[in-house]
Amino acid sequence: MSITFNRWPDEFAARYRAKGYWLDVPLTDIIDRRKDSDALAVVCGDRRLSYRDIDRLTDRLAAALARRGLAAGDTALVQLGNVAEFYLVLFALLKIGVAPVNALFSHQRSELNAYAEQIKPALLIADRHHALFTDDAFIGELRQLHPSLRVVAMRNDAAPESGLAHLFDEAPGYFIATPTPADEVAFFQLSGGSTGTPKLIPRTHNDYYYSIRVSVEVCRFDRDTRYLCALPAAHNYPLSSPGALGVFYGGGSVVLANDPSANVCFPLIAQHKITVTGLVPPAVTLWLQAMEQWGDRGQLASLRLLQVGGAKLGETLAARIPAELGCRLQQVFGMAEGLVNYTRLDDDDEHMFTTQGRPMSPDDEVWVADGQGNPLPPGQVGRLMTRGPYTFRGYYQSPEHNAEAFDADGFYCSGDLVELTPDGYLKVQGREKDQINRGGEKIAAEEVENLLLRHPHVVNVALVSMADEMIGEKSCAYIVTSQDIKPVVLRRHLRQLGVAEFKLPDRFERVDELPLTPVGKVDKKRLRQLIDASTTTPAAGE
Ligand code: AMP
Ligand code: DBH
Repeated sequence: MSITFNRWPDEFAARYRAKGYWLDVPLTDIIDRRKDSDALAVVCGDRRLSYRDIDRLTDRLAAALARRGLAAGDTALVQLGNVAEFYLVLFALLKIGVAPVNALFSHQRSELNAYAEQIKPALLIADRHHALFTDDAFIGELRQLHPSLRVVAMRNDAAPESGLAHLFDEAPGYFIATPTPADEVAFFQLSGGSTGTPKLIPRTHNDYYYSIRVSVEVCRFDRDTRYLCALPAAHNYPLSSPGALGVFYGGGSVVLANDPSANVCFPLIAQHKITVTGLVPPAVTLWLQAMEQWGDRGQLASLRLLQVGGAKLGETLAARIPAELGCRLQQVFGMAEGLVNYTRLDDDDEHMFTTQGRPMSPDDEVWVADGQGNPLPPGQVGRLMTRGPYTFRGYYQSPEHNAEAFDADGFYCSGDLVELTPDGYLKVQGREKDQINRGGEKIAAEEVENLLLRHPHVVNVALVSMADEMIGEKSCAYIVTSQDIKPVVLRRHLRQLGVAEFKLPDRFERVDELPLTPVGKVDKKRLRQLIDASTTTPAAGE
């Protein structure tokens, strides 16, 4: 049985095929085409896997899962960090047509339950090293809430016979890959979201594979590429822009890092002669600080390209990258929903430092809308509207939200406020969606508000962004409460509900009432002004 999702209209699908964008080839082709290669594909700590190893190990895992009854049309909830198994599990599942949601390692009970609720997984793969899975309590809860769950395999399991590792050890037997057809859902990508529940994005083999191939072309990844994956491996950016999948397509090597700190990354760059990596802006700031304090440029000598995306990169910071890190900068403005913009490797400084790139595909249709949905000329700021060969046509099982997020012609409104330059580059100027971008980590305001409202003393709440020098934006919760309540209590309340740590408000402001707009909605613009004024006003006497 195939997964129901919003498909591209036939005439678009026909065009994307005719142009050679959609090849009707599954994503498993990325490793299949190199299955006889002994070239180094993945480095994870002391572990090194060749392309041949990846193919063999994913065959084994796929066969073991198939023997346990998993088959095309099933879905899986996967939560793994930056470890080799992340890619092994992904390809093994693709080989048997099981579509995963790859949750971030920072996700907790609330997020995992929300994903499971939507996809009704038959399989759970997670890590005993995650706080949620040190014992079996949460697995029991998942099984109870989601009766679809039949098979559980844990990384680092103490009982070897029930663990994920064991599945790689079973005799492979006879195995032929059976991916889903290329125009069906390959896996679900996560949206940063702006609504109460985290949204899922169905990605097909055809559209995702195309986005990877174009990315590889634009970023010139090849066999000499040594890519450091320092952001969460499951995130769309380090997975596909061109990310690890782009590296595999090009035949290079991926080196996994636990986090993007200079402490962790600089030695790995030196040791593995890393040529390219992708960061979010706050990590760039940390790298520049580290370089000033104890950095030895020699450590970064092999680094040719630094991609920066996920949140807006300021011009000053941008210009410091080539000057102080000694490598080229590429700005990346992408979204798990599809559209990816890159500055090009041969762009001049002006484009490189002041724009967020231009769409990677000639068939990305991008325009800027005013408040009434009319197109605006270059130079004017408005809503980004887009559709194209790898931009989705609807969130999974979300008809109401989709009715708002798309216009009648199938253009997706990302909620970003942008300006187009006369030569087709984008400058991100703000955001209209109810989201906080905490240094690349997206927080849907409504999701956190709903969780706070579950506290008996919270009467009303609005979560807004506040400017932060270091990470761009942090979150501030304006709360109306029935009695005095300390921030620490509210943070504990959120942790008890099991929400990712990065979603906890950085600051709480107690108010008697929330300001309203003339139509009676909470006036978040006013709240943002209030918080920015209070954080930037010098104290009396200064
Ligand atoms: P998501 O929906 O979680 O995949 O997040 C995508 C969103 O991240 C975009 O819609 C933008 O709001 C933001 N974003 C990604 N890259 C950039 C960038 N280079 N500059 C500014 N915002 C970005
Ligand atoms: O922020 C993102 O989601 C993002 C950033 C850069 C992304 O999905 C991408 C590139 O593909």
